[in-house]
Amino acid sequence: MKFERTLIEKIRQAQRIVFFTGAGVSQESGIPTFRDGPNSVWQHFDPEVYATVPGFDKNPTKVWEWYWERRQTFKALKPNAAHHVIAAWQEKIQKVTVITQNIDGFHQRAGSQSVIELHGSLAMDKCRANGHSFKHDGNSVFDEHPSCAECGSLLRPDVVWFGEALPDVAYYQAEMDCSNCDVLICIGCSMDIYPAANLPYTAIASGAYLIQINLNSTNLNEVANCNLRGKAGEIMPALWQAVYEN
Ligand code: BV8
Repeated sequence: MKFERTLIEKIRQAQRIVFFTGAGVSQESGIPTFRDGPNSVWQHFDPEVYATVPGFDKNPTKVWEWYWERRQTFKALKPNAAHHVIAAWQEKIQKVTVITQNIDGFHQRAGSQSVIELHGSLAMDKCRANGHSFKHDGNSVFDEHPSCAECGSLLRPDVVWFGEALPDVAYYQAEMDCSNCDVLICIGCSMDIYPAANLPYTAIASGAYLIQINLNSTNLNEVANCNLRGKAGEIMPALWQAVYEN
């Protein structure tokens, strides 16, 4: 795989790199993406029913069953080459931040230290009443209504559903990192979900060099400095080799 000289020099000279990732970075681990491809999540699960507060309040068991199944799936699968290369990059560059829309925890499992989870994490539950978060107890059998140890109310997955604000500290930190990076590498993002999709534009506006890695084109194509079309699990190891081993 050939890469433009400018691209390689920009990464070699970078002091601060942001990896901005979406479902596409986990696709080669076997985790389905949300909107593209025959097995996309929202083709089989109505986001109104499974990824909104009213949907949860109407049928918490149905939502819990879906998230419980996803937890089992994530446990059985593992990070792919793209996650591992991103983790390895923190040894080479002074400041590396991973900003992800994913809730699978695969960046952390691959060894990334500085990870901002914009849409929460499936490793955590949250009390529907008092909003306190708890590490998920990893129940091996589906527990219909996990309840809050503090007040006995219903627990819900500690993820961001449609119509819910992103965690303000996480989003603020993500904006800061995107405003102060030399290179932003956007991997496997449809760029359809806001406000997360604003972040690569924040980086461009701050003068960062923007690289997009995606199987398909997105809105970012016309503003990215470099569009690498293909699979993240193949491009990322090749990019690493071009930057450090040639
Ligand atoms: C909010 C839950 C307001 C966790 C998810 C403008 C501004 C602000 C909000 C809006 C706005 N316009 C519309 C909105 C509302 C809405 C929204 O964005 N709607 C869309 C449909 C237009 N946004 C919200 O509701 C957000 N909240 O705005 O609240 C507010 C403010 C204050 C106070 C109260 C309220 C919340 C959005 C978060 C929703 N939660 N998930 C979970 O269960 O997972 S969304 C879901 O989409 C996931 O988090 C996912 O990560 C995210 C983004 O999708 P992608 O990651 O990009 O995945 P997708 O499948 O779409 O694409 C995959 C890509 O990878 C593709 O491009 C494909 O080509 C590529 N690919 C595939 N395989 C590979 C690959 N690339 C490389 N290699 C491969 N192998």
